[in-house]
Amino acid sequence: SHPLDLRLPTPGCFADPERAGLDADAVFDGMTEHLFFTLGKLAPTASNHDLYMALSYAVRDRLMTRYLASLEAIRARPHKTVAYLSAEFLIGPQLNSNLLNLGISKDIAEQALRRFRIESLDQILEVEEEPGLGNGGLGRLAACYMESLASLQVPAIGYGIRYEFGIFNQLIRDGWQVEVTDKWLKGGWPWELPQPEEACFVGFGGRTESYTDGKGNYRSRWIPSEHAIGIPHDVPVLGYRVNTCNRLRLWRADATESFDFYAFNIGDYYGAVEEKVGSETLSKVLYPNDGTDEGRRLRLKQQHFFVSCSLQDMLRSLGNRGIPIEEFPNHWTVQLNDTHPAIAVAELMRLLIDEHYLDWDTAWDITTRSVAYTNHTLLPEALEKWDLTRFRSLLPRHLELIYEINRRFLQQVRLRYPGNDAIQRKLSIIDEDGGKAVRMANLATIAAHHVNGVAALHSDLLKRQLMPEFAEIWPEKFTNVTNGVTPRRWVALANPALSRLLDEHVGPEWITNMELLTKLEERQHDTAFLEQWGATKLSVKRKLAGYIHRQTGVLVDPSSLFDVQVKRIHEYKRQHLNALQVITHYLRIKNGQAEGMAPRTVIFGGKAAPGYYMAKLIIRFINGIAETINADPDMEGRLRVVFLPDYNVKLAEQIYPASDLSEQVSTAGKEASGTGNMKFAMNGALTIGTLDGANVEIRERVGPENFFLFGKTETEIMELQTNGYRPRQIVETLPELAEALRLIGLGHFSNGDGELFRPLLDNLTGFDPFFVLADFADYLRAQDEVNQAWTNRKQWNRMSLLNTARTGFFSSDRSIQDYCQTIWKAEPFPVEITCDVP
Ligand code: GL2
Repeated sequence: SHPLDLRLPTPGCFADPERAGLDADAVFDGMTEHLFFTLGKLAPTASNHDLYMALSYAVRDRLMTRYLASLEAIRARPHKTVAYLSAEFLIGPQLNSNLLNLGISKDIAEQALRRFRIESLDQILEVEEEPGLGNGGLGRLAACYMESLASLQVPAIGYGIRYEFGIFNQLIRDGWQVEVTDKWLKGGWPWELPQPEEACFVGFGGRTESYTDGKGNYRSRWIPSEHAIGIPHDVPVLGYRVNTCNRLRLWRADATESFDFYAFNIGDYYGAVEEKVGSETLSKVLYPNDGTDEGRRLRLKQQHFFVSCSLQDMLRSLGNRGIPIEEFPNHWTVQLNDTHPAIAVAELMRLLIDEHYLDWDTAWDITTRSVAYTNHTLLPEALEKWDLTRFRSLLPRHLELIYEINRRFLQQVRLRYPGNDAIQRKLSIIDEDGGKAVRMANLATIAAHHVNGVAALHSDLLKRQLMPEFAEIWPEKFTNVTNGVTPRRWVALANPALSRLLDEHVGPEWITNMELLTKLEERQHDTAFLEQWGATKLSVKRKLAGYIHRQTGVLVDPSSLFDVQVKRIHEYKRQHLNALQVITHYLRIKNGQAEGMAPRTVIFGGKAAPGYYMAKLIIRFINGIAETINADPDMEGRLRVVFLPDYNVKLAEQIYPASDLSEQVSTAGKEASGTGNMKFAMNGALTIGTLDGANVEIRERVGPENFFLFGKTETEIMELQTNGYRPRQIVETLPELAEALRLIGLGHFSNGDGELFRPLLDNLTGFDPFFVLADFADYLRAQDEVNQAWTNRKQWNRMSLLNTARTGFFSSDRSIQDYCQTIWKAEPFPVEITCDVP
């Protein structure tokens, strides 16, 4: 037995892990103390969740020195700091990534855990709830960027919302998606530090009035009718094996008053609680739409809430350090992650003019030198537009400022394009066509010093198609930063088996310098190594097969080709194209035309927005196909179809490493970048994909011979669209497609119900807005190529190895270095800690 030791842990630097409190004894002692004092539990009766909490607290303790030293370093010696504003941060589980970045090995953690009779770290990691504070790629990107910023030792703060309920949990019932509230905070979440003393006030509604100040200046002020308080909840973000530990500051909304006593006294009890309830629901729930704008009033309120708190926080930090407000752009670089935080432009102007009494030109100069904007989509349904009346009722002062920004901007446009009314109408922040609306992308673009897209093709289309006039006025403003993903989470943590192989053959430095992976190319003809490569993949596939069996009851063969499409369900992402291909595969087996077709396991995962009918029907469709195929004895050992429920970060970490084939089949021009495509390729999956988003760059880097390309280009899609597209004619020329559609219509995949998938069939054969049928034949051809390549396993392993070797470019470290150099002008600022053991 181990007696309690009440010494405090002495966390320090990496030079000496023994002294730094990162050894097994120290971790055990820390856990013991937290079990007893923080959780009020005795070791013998502690549950796995108790032990998870205790280990997390012990690990968190060991971040604190670095966290406080990083904050102190900036306070003592001001340095430009990146403020990354995002409505979503999909950070995933925290324990394992903090263990890794701190340098507490799995072995050390398990030595400590064994003294609590826990054999493997995985048992403890399993019980961790992940905060689902994002929908998909956009939110996950923000999380990868926070990790890379810290690892590159760049001072940064992420600002966002602490949603009480994140993205819903997905159940599958009778093949349909069912949404369940995500109560991620229910067991207590050990990774946040609430800071109620740094709360900020935010106003809403009310009216503005003009007045003349003491100096005779004509000014405006805002008298809001409602307030909320934002309470910061800080999550430490530690870099990999460095002292830099940045902060993710998430705001939780609280009511201003616990009670309105005036309203209460006059007997209006319900009126009194209304304000309280109204402001408390602000940070209650994440809107579960991925890349679609619903124009909900509460969503605009959420946006203004977190943006206002964040800007006030930045200004206050300058004040605390005695830095004049005019210096703002030298100390803060504010990145808008999509238009969700674009209200920052008006709010910063308001704070500078109304609350810090700067004149317009000074305020505009500060704003435009600080703010940059990342566009993440060209889809018109995603471009945020707020109904003018609604906007005015919620943010009347902001609307005045936006009018003035617009007036001055349109004056410039008028001078440049005399008499061109059409250009003015197009560039105006105010949409005058139909119901008047505020266009957030125009506001962001006018104020930003840089506007970037997220992959080369996307940035190009942004300039040429979405904003050609803006790009003509400000060519230097537009730039590209291709997305990236952090190799710590997506290779080291997710794929320990591959990591060991890379450590051995490349050296452990790959983890912070992914370009080193090109060294693997030396092994591309080494038969023994290629076999080891394949064996490593197989070992990871076995684990996933076990998970699939436990979750869905479907037995899959780990040696079959794992063909995977995981991402949000969207028509433009074309899960239904993949599903149709599966039906063709099934029919070929049924009709005895499947000679030489290798056994496949087709895996799907992803959530649909609750109000997106067609996406939900696609989930039902996939499950219908899975049910029919998996129950058919003829398919035994040849074809399996699985829909894995509740796709999230944790599940993603299991899937990417176990995949052979990555499905990236969006309609060309629709997927801005994609980031799953990068995670697959790094983990050695080959891509079957269109020339869309970052697929283009992945293919360039891995080599066209190591990528299965198909489908129409963006230009060809545009031509089809303008020349008139007739999907029904395509069906007539493709017997396999016609047969697949006929079977669906007969209810073959819906227990005889011929009506169930009718809307999907009508959509495809009627308009086919995402050109599924137009790409179908070429997709089948590429799938046949995949099959061919898979039958030569040595060749496949070689291609797989080259995918890993050549995708170092897609590390988020590279993306962050790009942002730092071209947009932020921010630099690393190493934090020093002296390790004094008392
Ligand atoms: C997205 C894009 O759709 C996706 O292609 C891109 O990789 C990510 C990150 O840049 O951003 N845009 C968007 O609105 N969502 C995305 O995932 N939700």
